[in-house]
Amino acid sequence: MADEKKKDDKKQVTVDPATARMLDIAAECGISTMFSRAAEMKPCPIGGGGSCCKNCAMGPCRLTGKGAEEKMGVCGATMETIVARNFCRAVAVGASAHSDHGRDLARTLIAVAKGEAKGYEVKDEEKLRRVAGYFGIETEGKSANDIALAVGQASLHEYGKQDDEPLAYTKRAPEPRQKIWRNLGLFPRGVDREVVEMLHRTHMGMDQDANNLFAHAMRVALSDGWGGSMMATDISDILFGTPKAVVGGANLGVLEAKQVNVIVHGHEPTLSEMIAAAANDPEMIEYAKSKGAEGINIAGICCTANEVLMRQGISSAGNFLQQELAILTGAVEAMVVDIQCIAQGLTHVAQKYHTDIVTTSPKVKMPGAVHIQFDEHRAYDIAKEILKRACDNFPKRGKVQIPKEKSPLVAGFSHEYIRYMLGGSFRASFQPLNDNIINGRIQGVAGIVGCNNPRTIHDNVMVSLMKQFVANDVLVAVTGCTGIAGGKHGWLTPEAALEHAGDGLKSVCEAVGIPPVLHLGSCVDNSRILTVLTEVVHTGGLGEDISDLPVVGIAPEWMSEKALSIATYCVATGAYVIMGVTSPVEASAKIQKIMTVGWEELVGGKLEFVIEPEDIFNKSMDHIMKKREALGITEKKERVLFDMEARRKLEV
Ligand code: SF4
Ligand code: MSK
Repeated sequence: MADEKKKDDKKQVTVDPATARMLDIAAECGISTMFSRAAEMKPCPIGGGGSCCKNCAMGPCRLTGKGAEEKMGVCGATMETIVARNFCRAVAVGASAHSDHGRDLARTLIAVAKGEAKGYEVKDEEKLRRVAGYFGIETEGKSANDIALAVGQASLHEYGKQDDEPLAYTKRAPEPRQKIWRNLGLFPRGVDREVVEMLHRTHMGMDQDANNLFAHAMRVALSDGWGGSMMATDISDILFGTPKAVVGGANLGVLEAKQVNVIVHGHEPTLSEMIAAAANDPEMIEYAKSKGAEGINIAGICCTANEVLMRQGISSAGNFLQQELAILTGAVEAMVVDIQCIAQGLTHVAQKYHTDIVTTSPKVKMPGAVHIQFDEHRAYDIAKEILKRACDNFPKRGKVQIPKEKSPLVAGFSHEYIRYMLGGSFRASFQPLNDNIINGRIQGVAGIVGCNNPRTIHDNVMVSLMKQFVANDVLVAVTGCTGIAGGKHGWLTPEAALEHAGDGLKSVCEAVGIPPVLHLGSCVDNSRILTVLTEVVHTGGLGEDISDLPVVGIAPEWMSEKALSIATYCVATGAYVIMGVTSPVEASAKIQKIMTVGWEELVGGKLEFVIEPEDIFNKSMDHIMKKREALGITEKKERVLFDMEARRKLEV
């Protein structure tokens, strides 16, 4: 159980009242959660700071104590090498996760094109044709399915290619950025090749030069951001529709007491889209009624939630740390999981309730879960089988305790929709955004992305940063679990701009009718941020490259290795990235210097791990102002600062 101090003061654990309520229930029932286990288990400071190497059986070697930076592992590996290798391996794992997700979507696109995936179709043909253009595929006179087949095959080819040709999508970056990659040899080649090479380079007795390792980490990460993730986003849009503004809700209050609740959790839209469709099938609704329910309610957790929220307006039951808590409501008949961020603790909670945890990917099986394998060739039938199982569980419900909290939100801000929203159908353009950054109504853009982590107060830093940026005329873009946090705390509504934005940002949001915090999608959809930044550069007036823009990327509550890959590809693309909570390179001051001073000189972006929330905000604003100054668009503005009292008043 959580330690006494934390148990008594929920504000030290979460700023979300629904989460606090469910943690009380967990404590009453004696059920452990990620929160309580984190409180019980101190993180290992040696591994946490990156100074433990277990890459061979002469170790594990832990460089600790006085003079640790000068010590060596048994093989002679220095602190610098060990810390860099650990970081690079994490980047490879993160990149492989996003990219493998993209690969499965490419395979689905091929199955759809061949007419083998009943129930799926090309939903956005315009985007399909545009994407075909990136691969140099001729579209004139071809059917959508023929183009889809060629795009699917070209995407798969990006994974396995063995020549030294850069990934096709890297051509979408601004030319000066491509020049940097060309000159430094950073162009990513085949996605799988880059990941495999990183595993090879970090084998015992391989690459021992931190700068050389990091150069490859950038290549690996770029193969994610400008490769696997970007392909995942594009193919999802082609198959399920490119997001446009959509209304939804967020938090555990979206669960329905009188309906069969099915939560889709993980990252893929493929099965969840089918589950959402099948839930409206009259046959399924009748089946639910035959079990005593009024209908079937689908809700999401984590990034599967973001996928179905962005396209269908299906509400999100919560972010990463709320997955176990959703089951504790007693109102979830089935939680259907696909890939990534699925806590093994789920089955431990579920065994105390009537909830089925249903695994669906051959890559993810869990002891205690039911496995119903997804197969795109019979996806609708599988969706119905899962829903029937959930309906069968409805009569087995015990006590139901659904928190009341749910907030309305507007999501669906794909880069295509942002262009449309700024300029309308005929003059879709990023020009109004650039103009308003140049005239100072918008000071800059902050991308706040990523996970929750029970090592910090749940949702707290994300939400407090949103407040401070918005009040200081900084437009905020969110993805992943930060997007859900923004939704839960009321920041994804146009009203939030009217009530809390600085005068400049407020006037823009009011004119365009947008929230001050724009939800761009799931964690693979950070690729949308790369596209937006590229479009801003191409629109003109704000420099020649992404590194010139007054923008900052922040993962304030990160926990996943994917976050390190995202951070690294954003840096290699020219952005300043700040990560909160903890530093995986804490053990080496030399490595920290490379990631800041060294990387900024090399690629114009830098990575810093900053633990104090106030420092994250101040460093971000300083960076935005420095970039504005360099662009010659500085207009001195008093910074709006918040003490705790002021922050509390701002709560929406
Ligand atoms: Fe120790 Fe070197 Fe083996 Fe790492 S690779 S465990 S530092 S001997
Ligand atoms: S789900 S990677 S906890 S954002 Fe994408 Fe959330 Fe982080 Fe998983």
